[in-house]
Amino acid sequence: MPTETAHNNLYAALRAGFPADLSRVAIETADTPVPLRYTWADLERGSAMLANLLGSLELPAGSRVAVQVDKSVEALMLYLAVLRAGHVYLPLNTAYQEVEITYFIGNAEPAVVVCSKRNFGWVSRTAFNAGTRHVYTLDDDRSGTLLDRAAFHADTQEPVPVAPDDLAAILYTSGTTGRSKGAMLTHRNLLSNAQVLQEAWGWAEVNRQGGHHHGADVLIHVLPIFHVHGLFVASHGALLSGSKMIWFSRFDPRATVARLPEATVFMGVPTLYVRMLAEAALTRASCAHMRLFVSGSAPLLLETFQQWQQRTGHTLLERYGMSETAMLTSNPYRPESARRGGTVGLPLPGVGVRVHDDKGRPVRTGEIGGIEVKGPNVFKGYWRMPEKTADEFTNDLWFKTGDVGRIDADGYVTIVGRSKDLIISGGYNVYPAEVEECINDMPGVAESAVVGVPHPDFGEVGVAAVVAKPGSTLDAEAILGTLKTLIANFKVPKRVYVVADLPRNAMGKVQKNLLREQHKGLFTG
Ligand code: MCA
Ligand code: AMP
Repeated sequence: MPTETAHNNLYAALRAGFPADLSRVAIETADTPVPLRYTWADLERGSAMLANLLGSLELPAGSRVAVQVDKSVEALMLYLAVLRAGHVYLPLNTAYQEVEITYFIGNAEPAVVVCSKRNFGWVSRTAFNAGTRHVYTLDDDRSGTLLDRAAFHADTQEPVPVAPDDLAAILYTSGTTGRSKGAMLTHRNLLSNAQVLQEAWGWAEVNRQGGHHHGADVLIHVLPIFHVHGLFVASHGALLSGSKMIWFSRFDPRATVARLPEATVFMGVPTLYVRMLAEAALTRASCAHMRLFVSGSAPLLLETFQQWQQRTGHTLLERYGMSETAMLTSNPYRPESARRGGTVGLPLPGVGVRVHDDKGRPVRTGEIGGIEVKGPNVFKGYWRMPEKTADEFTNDLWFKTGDVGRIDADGYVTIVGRSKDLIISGGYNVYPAEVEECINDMPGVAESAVVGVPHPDFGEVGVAAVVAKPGSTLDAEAILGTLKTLIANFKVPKRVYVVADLPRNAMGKVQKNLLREQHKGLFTG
């Protein structure tokens, strides 16, 4: 298994996992007009050219490189290039709109911004206003100024030495109050987690044996590469074990099922499993070559877990993580029968998981409380927010996840809810406070409340109740229309109700539980 190299750069460690024969195919695209095959040498050379382009800009160490582009292999190379150059990768969801991007760029002050051609006008204006000197474009058809410039650079590059605690990436996550916070992840955070998962999920084992299926693993990669699940958990797993990826730019259940016979590993959020179950071609036979299906980022319904088992003969392996911590717990890889539906499994090696009550005292085994964690995977803090960072850690420096759960006598962790006011929709996080703030700023609105309700496809979706100011009339459709121009589409509530007032308790606090109760059958009948 690759270990930390002398100069600690995460790319150098990933590179050490590439196969000896670099002419083998590392990534094959599945939904480009023609399939494109990238060898391991292509990844190494392409990311070297991009790293040399970044190097030529003579940026201070630790400069942020903010990237909002459609998924492509070149976008993955750009991530690797930022690591190689010793800078900090800042991926941004392609659904984010101008107001959201303006905040991230203003807050992170990136030295370089890379965007799609279609957004270059407003992105460059925003970036130059924030002091960014370099804005490049990159589209998913290998066009744009980034690759044009990189073409002039050498295709070898020595990864820049870093300290283990130097930043590798910043991932923005919203908060219950106020603006989004940038979670600072270090080279050590990401490498330690990637190495632990190599062992825990059998990547290393398959690789060591030369593979029990004619070669090493083959991962079907369908997730976006701007969040932890697709960018780190899936990509690092394949890169560090030298395994080939079948690369989809977006998830298509039918096309994914069609490629299962060539693959061994798949990772998805629960919505992806629900959508694949709706495909008749998903059978025991189509999954016969697979060794592992991983689910995470949102609660997996026991019903989905069981249906998957019945239909495919495979037991989904559910795991739990966060942007701030990468992966925390996982159901066992072996034996498969030890994977328990409804639980997120056992703490990963090296990760501490404990449950405390709201007074900071440990609860008894099996009792419910706040989940707190510790380990080499836990982030360095929120970017330029020392007070917020301190708030999220206990006095003895455990990170408070905001998830509520219990640990059984045999160590299995179950998540039962969240103390943070958060909706997880199709694996994306939506903070009601952010959506409410947008609605409350609209003319004629007195106040609003956004709650999550069950949804058969996305697991949970937002619903808004909005109260008009005296003398004003509101139109639910108009509110939805305005919201769509302000925030990412997945944050827009699926339904808006104009109501006379919001339910409140004796203290005057909005009772979101009553709203949730009232609308719980809206999409599930
Ligand atoms: C799309 N829509 C959504 C969502 N996605 N609505 C609610 N929640 C969503 N997640 C809406 C759009 O607003 C749009 O509506 C309509 O669906 C079609 O949009 P489109 O983009 O075409 O949808 P899609 O391609 O079918 O996308 C669904 C998806 C996607 C494939 C499930 O949401 C997805 O890739 N989710 C995975 C997210 C993920 O990777 N999470 C990991 C985070 P309209 O037309 O009305 O606007 S990492 C993490 O959480 C931690 C660390 C962890 O543990 O992993
Ligand atoms: P994010 O900050 O976007 O990375 O989202 C992290 C949150 O996703 C966690 O705090 C959990 O609430 C949730 N989450 C991740 N994995 C699971 C899971 N397997 N089951 C339930 N919730 C999960």
